Amino acid sequence: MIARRPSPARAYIALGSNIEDKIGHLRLAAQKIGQLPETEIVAHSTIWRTPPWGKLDQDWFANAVVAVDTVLAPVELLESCLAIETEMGRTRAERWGPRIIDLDLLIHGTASIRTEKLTLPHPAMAERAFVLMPLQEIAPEIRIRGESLAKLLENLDATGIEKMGAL
Ligand code: A4P
Ligand code: MG
Repeated sequence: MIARRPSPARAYIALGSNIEDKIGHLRLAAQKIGQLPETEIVAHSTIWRTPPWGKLDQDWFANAVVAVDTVLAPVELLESCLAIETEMGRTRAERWGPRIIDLDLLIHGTASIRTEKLTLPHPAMAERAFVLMPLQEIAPEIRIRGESLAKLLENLDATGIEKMGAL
């Protein structure tokens, strides 16, 4: 019998960095995501310069979002992203604190998951302009829990968020 390959799901990953060569970190992480097994980057946003959110006394962030088609299951994709973070030297010190690279899985196909290890869609994405603005560039049609990105962005503070250049 011929084993049937699972059909790919469209997933969205948010990238963030606020230490040293921020743009270099985003580019390297995107390259590594594109090299994951049976995973192809199908779209990417530009890089955005964003003021720190949550914990304000830290440097500005570079943020971007990539869209991938992948046969990796949600947990496999999350674990692959965490492995890339570790490979790139990320250590976990402080919640919301400075980081070389942060990879958050925003959406994976139609998956709706709530476990300790993984929540999908990402629980905080709807409150973060630094995630929704790059996401809107590549997937303006997406709705999060029924709401359009444009509508969600109407209620968010986008002060100081600006485009920086190509990923
Ligand atoms: N986890 C559960 N669901 C997910 C998901 N959908 N994607 C778990 C990714 N991870 C998910 O994450 C902790 C655990 O969350 C993971 O081990 C995974 O099993 P973490 O990355 O180790 O912790 P963290 O990033 O320090 O905490 P947290 O709450 O994820 O931080 P955030 O929310 O990512 O915030 N300001 C600007 N302007 N730009 C930023 O990018 N980022 C942060 C970090 C704060 N302020 C920022 C930015
Ligand atoms: Mg994270």
